Amino acid sequence: MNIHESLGRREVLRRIGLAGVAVPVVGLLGTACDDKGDEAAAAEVVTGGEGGSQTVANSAGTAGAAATAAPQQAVDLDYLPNPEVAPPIDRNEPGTVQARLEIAEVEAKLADGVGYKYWTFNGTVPGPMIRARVGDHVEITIANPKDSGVGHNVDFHAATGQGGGAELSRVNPGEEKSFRFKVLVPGVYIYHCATAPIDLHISNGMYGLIVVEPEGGLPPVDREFYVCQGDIYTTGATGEPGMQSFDLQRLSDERPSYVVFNGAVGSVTGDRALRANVGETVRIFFGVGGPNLTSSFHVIGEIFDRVTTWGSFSSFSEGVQTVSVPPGAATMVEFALQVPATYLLVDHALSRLTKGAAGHLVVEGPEDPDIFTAI
Ligand SMILES: [Cu+2]
Repeated sequence: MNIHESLGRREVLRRIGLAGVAVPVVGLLGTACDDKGDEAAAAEVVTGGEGGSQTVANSAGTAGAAATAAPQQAVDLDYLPNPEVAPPIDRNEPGTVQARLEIAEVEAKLADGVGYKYWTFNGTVPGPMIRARVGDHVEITIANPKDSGVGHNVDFHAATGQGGGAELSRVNPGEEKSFRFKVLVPGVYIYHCATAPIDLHISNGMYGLIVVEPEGGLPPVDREFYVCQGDIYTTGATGEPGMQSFDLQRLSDERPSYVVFNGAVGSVTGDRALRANVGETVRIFFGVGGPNLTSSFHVIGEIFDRVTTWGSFSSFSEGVQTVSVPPGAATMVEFALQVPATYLLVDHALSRLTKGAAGHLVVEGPEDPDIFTAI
């Protein structure tokens, strides 16, 4: 029996800290759902099927634990910090970019009252954004501390070579290794841990973006942002308080309890929201670590003026409402800001809103009634 079976959608959203976010989406969905239908749908979403979920202990893992029937106490943990956007490349010639990836297992906030032990590169989810120019050599050092529970490595989709570097970078606890690759093709690329079970390592937070700029760089914009989507599989249902362990059966079934931007519910909202002003142009580097769900990335109330197709800088589409970003892929969207609003970043597979897939872009400045007004 799931504790959320009798909860309505609004209560679920309140428990995971997104009650305020839900308002425009409920409006967006219109009145087709009456309250009863709404609640039934929510119950289906949060229970995610019959029979509950079974915890499977992972012999390699440190976070696996037996599920307990007794409800857990809410925990009050801080979010992991959001990673910074790497600055644009200002070189006209190829060079060498060096990046250090430190494995860090960190307990942090997954949702209000909910904690999770993340596996991270440098203590953030996603890991650090790396930025290079086509023709550069990228030198990666990966370090796994002695007290780490398991081995890790990294596969760079921007690399050409065996495993994207996975073999060269395999580090057991206490080891450190370096490897180098040349970035041959411009684009926005995922990197991720590729240690088995790979889906678990990714779900726990081990992914990030490397941007390979073309010759001449990217056109300047006023603001750049870095956001990645991931799906997380916990023993407890969505919003169930307490420290949560990963659930390998849910993972295997591709039945996440959370779908989040930057690692946690609300990680890109409130005082962590993206912020810009009317009259500015913005660019979002958006990746999907997954491991399993394709994102239908959309910003409610905006239109992407320009979008890379599959993260490639050789092909752009203009005037796009929603862009499909599969796991292990990334995109770059750009748009101008004409009117103030709190624009909502979502995966437009909107049932995932109740699992946390929402962020805010807060835009301030003068209204323009010619573009948007009540009449
Ligand atoms: Cu790993």
